[in-house]
Amino acid sequence: MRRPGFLSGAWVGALLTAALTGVLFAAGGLAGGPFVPFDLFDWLARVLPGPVVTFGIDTMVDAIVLLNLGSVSEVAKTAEQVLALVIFLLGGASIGGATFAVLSRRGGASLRPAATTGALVGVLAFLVGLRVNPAVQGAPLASLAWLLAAFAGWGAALGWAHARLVATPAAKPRPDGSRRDTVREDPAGASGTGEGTLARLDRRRFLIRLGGATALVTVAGAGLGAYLRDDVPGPRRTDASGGGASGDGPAELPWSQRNPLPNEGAEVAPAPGTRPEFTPLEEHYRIDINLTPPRVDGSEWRLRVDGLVQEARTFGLEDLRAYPPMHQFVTLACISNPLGGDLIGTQRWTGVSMQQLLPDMGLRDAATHLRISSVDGFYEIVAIEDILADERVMLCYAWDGRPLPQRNGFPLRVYVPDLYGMKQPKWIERIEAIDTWQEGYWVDRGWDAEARMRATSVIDTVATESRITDGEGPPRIPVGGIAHAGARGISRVEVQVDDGPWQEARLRRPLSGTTWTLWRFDWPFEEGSHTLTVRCVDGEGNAQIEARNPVRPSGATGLLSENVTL
Ligand SMILES: Nc1nc2c(c(=O)[nH]1)N[C@H]1C(S)=C(S)[C@@H](COP(=O)(O)O)O[C@H]1N2
Ligand SMILES: [Mo]
Repeated sequence: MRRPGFLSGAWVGALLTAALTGVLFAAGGLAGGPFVPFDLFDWLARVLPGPVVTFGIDTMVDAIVLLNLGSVSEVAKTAEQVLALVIFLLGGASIGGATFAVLSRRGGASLRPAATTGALVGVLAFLVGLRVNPAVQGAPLASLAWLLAAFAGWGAALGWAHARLVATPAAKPRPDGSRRDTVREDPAGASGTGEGTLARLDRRRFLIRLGGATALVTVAGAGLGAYLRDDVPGPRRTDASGGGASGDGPAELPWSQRNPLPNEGAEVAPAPGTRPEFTPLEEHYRIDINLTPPRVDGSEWRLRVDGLVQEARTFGLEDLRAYPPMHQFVTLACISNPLGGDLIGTQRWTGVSMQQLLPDMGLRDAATHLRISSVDGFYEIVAIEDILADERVMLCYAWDGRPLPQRNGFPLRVYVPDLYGMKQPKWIERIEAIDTWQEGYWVDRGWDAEARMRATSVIDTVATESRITDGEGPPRIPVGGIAHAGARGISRVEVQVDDGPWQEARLRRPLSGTTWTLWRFDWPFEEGSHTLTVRCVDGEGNAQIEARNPVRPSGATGLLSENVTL
């Protein structure tokens, strides 16, 4: 009779891998163990060629926009996480299939060789985790032991299932339609227990039972893990400051809840329905190469400065906080932000100007650039010349008066004015002084080497419910939104109704020279269907680019319109 081959193995492998996923997820919540499916995905995203990864991201962002699935930043992470689970499952299925094929060819015992295979896979999983997040693997030995045990268990279950299937031949219908009792035909493959009951189970029933059992483990693990951790829906166990190791004390409220914004009472009030001028911490977008943000222990963390310096040295968080702090309102945007997308936000950044730090870094004369790298393997290069020319280039340790949220780079990130987010490493751990320019992480993968933010303008609201009828002219509808051009500021915003002339909007005084500008146009409307279009001019007199360009390689351009029917 036929021994179980690749297909049965793939099926059993997939079932057991689903269960393993549940177990790993629960263990991650319990003891912070590594979640292999996400590590594997992050690792693949780093080692696959840039164009492949970029194509994947583009396709995903396009699909989200096209299908109108909601916030790109949120939905994209979810889509990636689902993909990561699918890849892990397919990997487990392939290994299961191959293991069954080999076991069935060789004959002999199944359990030991399969468990050994599992243990080997566990070691590989550990190495992948180390590569992805070398600095944040809490206790490497404990993590290795756990993965060895978990994957060996997975392998053992695979071998056990193989032995069972060998001992439980597929039931063949007899001519009279009844099923014959299964008989043990292959003594070599059986592990020798429970044959009495098993003899009555055919392979199909065994596989169905296995499916039920693994589904139970998967669901229980997922539930427990979700309950225990704080980066998925469920009870929140830590506050927004992530890392936890802050000197500010838990009672400290965000700065924005204790202070008015610097442009409070500005002459031009936002049109009703305009997005918040200051983005609440929890609503700021998040983009990075990690499925779950690295967790860095602030008390152990050090920033290492080396390379072309007199002497390598390190800075702790307290060392950096000892410098005179610098506060800046900053609008950050991702170069992958689609036109009018939500990968853009405005926060109050606090840190130390790089100009302050430079003298204490002991740079040698040959140093021309700084290579800034992060715990997740991300890196960017900043020219020392640019630092000397702009005191706003800074190392940032707080947003909104609180230690950086874990997802936004706790404990330290870089700010370079006028450039897209891809030039601003989060979770940094090392600054290396070098004597040449190099490509940064995304530049290496085909994106714009300079990544200067492009001018953009967006209509947030056509407030048809808030018509202005004050007798000082015709009734008007407030229209408003944002315009942004990096650190160049905005000098003019114009709105066009249908094919009419471009009309100037009013600009609200921005929070700073590096944030977006809220604009407002009180539109003396006429009933009917209309298309409103917006465009802007940056602070240096350059008009927003009207031609449509995709986000890759230099950031999206083009004008946005809104249709309204009155
Ligand atoms: N270490 C690290 N820093 C990073 C990234 C990353 O993947 N890893 N992504 C960059 C990109 S592409 C963007 S748009 C910004 C986003 O910052 P935010 O998540 O705080 O909004 O982080 C930047 N810094
Ligand atoms: Mo980005």
